Amino acid sequence: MSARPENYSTHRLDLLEDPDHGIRVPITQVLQDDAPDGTRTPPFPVYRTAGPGCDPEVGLPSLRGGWIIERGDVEQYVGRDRALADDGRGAVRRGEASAEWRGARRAPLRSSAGTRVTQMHYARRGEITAEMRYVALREGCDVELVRSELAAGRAIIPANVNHPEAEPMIIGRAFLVKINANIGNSAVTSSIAEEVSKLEWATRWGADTVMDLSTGDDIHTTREWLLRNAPVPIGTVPIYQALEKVDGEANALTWEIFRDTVIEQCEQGVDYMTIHAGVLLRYVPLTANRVTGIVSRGGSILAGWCLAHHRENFLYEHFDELCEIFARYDVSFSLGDGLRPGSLADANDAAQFAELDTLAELTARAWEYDVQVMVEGPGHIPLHLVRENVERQQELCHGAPFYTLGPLVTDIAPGYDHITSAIGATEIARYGTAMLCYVTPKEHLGLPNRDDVKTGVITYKIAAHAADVAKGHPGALARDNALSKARFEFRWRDQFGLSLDPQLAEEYHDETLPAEPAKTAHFCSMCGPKFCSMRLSQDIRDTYGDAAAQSEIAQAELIRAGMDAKSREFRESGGTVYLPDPSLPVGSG
Ligand code: IRN
Ligand code: FE2
Repeated sequence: MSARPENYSTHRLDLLEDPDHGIRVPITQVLQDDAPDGTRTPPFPVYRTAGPGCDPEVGLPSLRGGWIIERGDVEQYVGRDRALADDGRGAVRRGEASAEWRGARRAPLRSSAGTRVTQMHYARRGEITAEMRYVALREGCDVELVRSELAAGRAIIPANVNHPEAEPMIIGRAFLVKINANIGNSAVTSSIAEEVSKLEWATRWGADTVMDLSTGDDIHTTREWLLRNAPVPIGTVPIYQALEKVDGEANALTWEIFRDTVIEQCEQGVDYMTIHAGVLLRYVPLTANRVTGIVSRGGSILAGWCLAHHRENFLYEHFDELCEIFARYDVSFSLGDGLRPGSLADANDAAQFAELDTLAELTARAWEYDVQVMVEGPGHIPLHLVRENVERQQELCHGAPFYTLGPLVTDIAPGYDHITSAIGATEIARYGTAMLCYVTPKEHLGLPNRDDVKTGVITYKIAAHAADVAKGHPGALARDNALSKARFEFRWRDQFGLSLDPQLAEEYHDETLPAEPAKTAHFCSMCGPKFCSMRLSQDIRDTYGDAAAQSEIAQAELIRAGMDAKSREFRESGGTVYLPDPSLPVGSG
């Protein structure tokens, strides 16, 4: 197994252990230098989504395999995957250039008919599973909180029995806010190897789940590679593959084709699926006068089907059958928001909220089968209307986790929609959204490349973390405090190491002060050595002592020192009030 490269020279892969239950959770330890007075600064533990790393040809080890088998409620069977391989078409579809284990892969697992193997099912029976212990250790909370939130439907652990490689994680408002990154080839663009490397890349920067939105010829094979290498839950939108099977003719879709596609994906190990079952025939006309109509890909496929046949959405009609299938593999619903607004003008309109009512009804129905559910949300929403979205969803859906796409709070910044959406995402997460679907700078413009994936993930880590802090999540603020302390003590390398993008922080620092001693210098290039406010306050501490630094005298002294510095700066720079920008040509001011 090739070790995954760490993000930074001070990062180390470590394990949190629950020795009583044999559970070990990989985390990242950020090593730190000693404080200036010689006090030891302990390593700082950071939640890790990147997994242990592996050779993509071999895949990840089966972390959960033993737990699943020991529960004694699943059986192997000759699945659709095998059937495909046997009749020869499978070999083509699976495009096997990969290692033998893929060919020799165990047959898929499922429960026997009528038996439920969902985490919600166990939680409701009062059973604590290894998956629950794993997430409790990961989140630093009591396992009973995990169990009770799962039982109430307020949280989910997406964990298909056929994806034993994934490290259990929890999505719910009582836990850390999670982020999802979308990847997936479309048409002619990217190869399978590129998709696997995007997965590795997204989880390295902190994606908690990844959705494979692939379309085109190699969907099945691409997904197989992703699943066998994914330390995080994988989500899909099965209607995309079903549409491929009918050569893109939405009208030719049938329940049977869709169902078989879902089963194929259940057998492969997809952990959650977007199901646009709330796009009802009678809601479609409500979108007629919208500025941007229906912008959801899945939503538009189903709306088109409903209109063409003048029949009710087959996903709604067959929803109970879907529940029965999902219960046998523990696949979670991500109830799709096919009628989400695609512009500020359409936000919080009748179509959007009508669909939400139906998603609430379907949530309750899935819970009757002990199937785990999250509910998808918008989209494009002006900032002042964001809060209403999550409050309404939480009330109608009895606290089922909300999973939103942004929302973007303005439409005027293509190229910067990771930012327009992170503003909305922060707001909506603050009021209880459990998972945020990232948006990259390429939104509305093109397919994200590696840089865009990284930018999207880090932007969304900011939104999620800001919300965790605002919600008062125990422990969230600790990282801010550790970084601030490092900054105040001029431990530059620790400041980089604790940041979301250590390389970038170091690069920016080094642009002006590349020399090695600058990594311990008590100033940065922004104010220079003389005017550094942090240095000035350090000096006060040195003069008056630590406790005294808090006193009024010291505060006054600090202010006076700052004033003196500023006045010196003013005099030395010529004493004029309007400083010409030296970088601008004369006359441009
Ligand atoms: C998340 C919340 N609302 C929508 N999403 C995501 O949008 C969904 O999970 C999927 O990854 C993506 C595309 O969905 P549509 O356009 O097919 O609805
Ligand atoms: Fe959009």
